[in-house]
Amino acid sequence: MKKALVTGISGQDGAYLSELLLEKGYTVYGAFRRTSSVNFWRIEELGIEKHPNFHLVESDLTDLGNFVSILNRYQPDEVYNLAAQSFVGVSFEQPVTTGKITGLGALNVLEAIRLVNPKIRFYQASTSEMFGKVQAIPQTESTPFYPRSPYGVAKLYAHWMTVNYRESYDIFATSGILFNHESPLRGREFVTRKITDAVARIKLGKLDSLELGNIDAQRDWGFAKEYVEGMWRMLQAEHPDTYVLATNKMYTVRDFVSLAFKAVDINVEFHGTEVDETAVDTATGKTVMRINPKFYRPAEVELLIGDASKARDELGWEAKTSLEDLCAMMVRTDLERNERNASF
Ligand code: NDP
Ligand code: GDR
Repeated sequence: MKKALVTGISGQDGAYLSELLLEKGYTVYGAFRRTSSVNFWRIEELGIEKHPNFHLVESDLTDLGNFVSILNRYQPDEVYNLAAQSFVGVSFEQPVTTGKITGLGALNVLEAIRLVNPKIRFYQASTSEMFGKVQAIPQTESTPFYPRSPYGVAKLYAHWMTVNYRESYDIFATSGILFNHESPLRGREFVTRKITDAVARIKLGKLDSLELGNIDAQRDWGFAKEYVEGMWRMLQAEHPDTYVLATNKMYTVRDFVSLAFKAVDINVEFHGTEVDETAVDTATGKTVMRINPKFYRPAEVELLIGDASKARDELGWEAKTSLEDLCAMMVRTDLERNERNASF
């Protein structure tokens, strides 16, 4: 039976990946950091916290010694490093913390592997944010990087450290450059879930309107549950490498707003431009979305669209869920959660 250590267990991907690994017969050590009120709602929602092969392990990514002890104690075959300060907006407010967790944190894991057991296979959660101000369309594994936020820069450091440990120490260190992936388990600070949660509350009469920043931003959005399968496949490959996972389809935030309202039978029309833009319910004439400049970022990633041909050809991985279906799934879940006043 294989053993995997997953950092970032309380996050979206940590929950889905653990579920997948348990289904595959792994023993899973889920690493979380100590906070005054740790929240495991995602693994609880998937019902995996009571699985006999699932074990929670306290660990902070910024503490190398702690990580060395954990690897010595649990001797995993695979380590998936999903922990990060992962919110781009906050990284502009907390660039140093973001660098320590998202950048140096990954190096701590690599160092611990090098010191304890270089045979452990390592997955680094890299991101399309490394492409930032994009240098080619669509983006592939060989597109030059140009990050546009402290988060993107920290992730780029972690990516190159992963490549460097692969080449210097012969460690099976793989970097998955994943484009945005969403689900009902997405945090409410990210734009898709912010929209689906607000649309559900508007539909239920609990909220008047939604406030957003740059709705012209374009993203390549896939379904998180499919993307964690790609992570696992990367660590089963013969050699460590770098892979893009993406849908190769691009939509604006404005498109996502329309899709989410459509999922609750509200048709919207957009009026005005830039900070004056609003979305209006065509049946009632009510404004259901407006722009608030406080959600703009100091530097924006305007468009991302990935080409995952390498993952398809070498790993047999492909994104399947359409954005319309993904959005409808998220709205449905948020309607149900808001009806029972769930707090997440
Ligand atoms: P989340 O924000 O949902 O989860 C991040 C996790 O990291 C949380 O469990 C968080 O714990 C943990 N964490 C933060 N700081 C520390 C620390 N100092 N020590 C230990 N754990 C810490 O992210 P996702 O699940 O969406 O993403 C997983 C990874 O993939 C992240 O690294 C993200 O940057 C990356 N990524 C995500 C993409 C996406 O679209 N979702 C796309 C590309 C990359 P806590 O609950 O305590 O905050
Ligand atoms: P992103 O995701 O920055 O791509 O990072 P996010 O959902 O935060 O933003 C996507 C785009 O929407 C625009 N936007 C808003 N964003 C938020 N959060 N809130 C708003 O009100 C709003 N209005 C417009 C943003 O400006 C942006 O252009 C996510 C994270 O999961 C990262 O960890 C991951 O690496 C990347 O995806 C790939």
